[in-house]
Amino acid sequence: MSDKKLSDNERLKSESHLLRGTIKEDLTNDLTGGFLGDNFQLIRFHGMYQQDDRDIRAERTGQMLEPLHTVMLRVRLPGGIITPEQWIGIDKFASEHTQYGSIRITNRQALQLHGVLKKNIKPVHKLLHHLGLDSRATAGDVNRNVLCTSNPVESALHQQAYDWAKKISEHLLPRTNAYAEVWLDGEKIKHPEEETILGNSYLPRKFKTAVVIPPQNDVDLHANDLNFIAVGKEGKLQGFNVLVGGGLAMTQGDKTTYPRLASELGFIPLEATLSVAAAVVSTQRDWGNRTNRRNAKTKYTLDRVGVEVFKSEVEQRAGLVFQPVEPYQFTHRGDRIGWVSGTDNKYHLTLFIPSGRLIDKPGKPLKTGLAVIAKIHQGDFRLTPNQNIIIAGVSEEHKQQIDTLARQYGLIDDSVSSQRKHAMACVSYPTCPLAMAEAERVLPNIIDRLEEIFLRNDIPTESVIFRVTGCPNGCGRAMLAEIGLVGRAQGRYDLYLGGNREGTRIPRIYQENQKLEDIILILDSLLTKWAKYREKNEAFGDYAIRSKIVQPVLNSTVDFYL
Ligand code: SRM
Ligand code: SF4
Repeated sequence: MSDKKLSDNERLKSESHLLRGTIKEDLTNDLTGGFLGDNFQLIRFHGMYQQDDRDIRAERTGQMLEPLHTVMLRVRLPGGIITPEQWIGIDKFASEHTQYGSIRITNRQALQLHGVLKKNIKPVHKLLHHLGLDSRATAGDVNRNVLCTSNPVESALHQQAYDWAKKISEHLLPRTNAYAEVWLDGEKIKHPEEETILGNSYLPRKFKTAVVIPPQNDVDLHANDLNFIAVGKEGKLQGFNVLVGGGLAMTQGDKTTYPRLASELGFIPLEATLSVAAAVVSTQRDWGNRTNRRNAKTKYTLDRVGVEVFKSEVEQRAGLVFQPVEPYQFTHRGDRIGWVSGTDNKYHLTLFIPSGRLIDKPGKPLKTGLAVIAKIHQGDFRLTPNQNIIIAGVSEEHKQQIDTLARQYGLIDDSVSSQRKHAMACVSYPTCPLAMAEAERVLPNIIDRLEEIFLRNDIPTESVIFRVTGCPNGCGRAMLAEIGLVGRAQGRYDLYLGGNREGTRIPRIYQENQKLEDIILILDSLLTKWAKYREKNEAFGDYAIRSKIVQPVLNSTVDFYL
């Protein structure tokens, strides 16, 4: 073990009395709207981030006021499944008690409520509890919301895979009673609470898990520390191929940080799923870097010790030997917008929600529309890792009614281009404190421009996996895009090219720190060439590699910065 000083986050976790800190005391402190000292970080383990609106920060400083502190709260929804009753409860809270009146679907199938004032925090946790939900472990150094392929067409396999996503999520949750004690006025537990999997100092860094059903890679498995790729036979789940060590973040100017694809460990039968999940998590718990948070994720642990060493430790801890990987193949990532019929004789409607933002705008009351549908819908809702929502399990007799309502409220818009559907942006301004450039708010304008370019080249129905992320943390998963923009400063981005459609190749930097307008000009020229010279069905990312616009990233651990 390194003799370097542990990071301050390690001190605060270990001194937190299993995540309690003095959050309770802070809650009753009316002198500030925020959380003080360690509590600022500790509330993350309870699914909240302290924020303020950056659009009005300077104005408030000018008025000698403290920033308008609020929290963003992230609801835990393994596999993104939520019932209409739960939706209605959350929708009402968002309308009545948040600064923005919006609900944001995240690209990890969770919901975010931005702008919750201190006085409304306990009520929202109580509401979630009443609805059978919580925000536990949706942030902080723990296993986050567990993803699951959301496409419900293959319902038989999907239901089994979803059940596992839920079981994994529950199995890896913190065992502390702090959440219930602080937010739900729960009983103080007398017996010792044991964090048998996470440990009393929790994990070195955030940890992400996904369950994925090929050929769909909608979860973007390579963004995750731990992946379970479903292996099925005649509609029955047999087990999983396990991949570890994916992750996309990097830090500006620090070449010891880089995006990395997940590495294959092998196949496991179903019954080994939870023990393997716990073994991977506990290995990362014990071996992960606790001195430097920039190098603390599983991807760096793997590169430090080697995949084979990590694998045999997991085998030992889980008491099994990985079998050879079963063949699998991914063909796409996007959601199929519109109606599909499932193997269960039900219908499923995927709605395209721009950047997952449900808010009422003139002529487009999307949030109200979904609440109206929730009142009559008898199936469930499924949030997708592309920030969209599926109205799932609709019977033949309700199909027309739901279709009519969705159109009436602007939730179905047949004019949305394929390119718009294949674009993603992170939240960024005004709520994200780490944002360096706009993302969600600038995406619609960039897509307008790309649509013009496609139209001019006579390819209006084509699309490229295009993603914008407001800083190198990479929440918008630009590091798995065919064209990725990474924010450097207001109006300036790094341009990455050469990822593939399936999400199995990291793009390479093409131009650094460019003005958005110049990036559009560069893309105009490149997309025009692609339209002219591509081979049949050749995706833009593949064309960019073949025509040597960029060299492919083959092993990012060694060649990302070449
Ligand atoms: Fe993220 C931090 C939003 C997916 C990598 N992310 C943040 C914070 C909480 C900013 C902060 O720490 O104060 C952002 C809140 C903005 C806001 O106002 O809402 C934020 N991240 C998001 C979301 C909402 C983006 C979206 O548009 O959907 C996604 C929430 C997912 C969820 O439900 O849990 C989100 N974040 C991601 C992803 C993509 C993924 O996981 O598939 C990544 C890259 C994958 C990865 O982890 O490598 C990602 N977010 C980060 C990082 C960099 C982590 C690292 O390894 O260094 C940070 C900063 C940090 O942790 O220090 C971060
Ligand atoms: Fe914020 Fe950066 Fe994540 Fe965008 S990528 S949400 S700007 S932390």
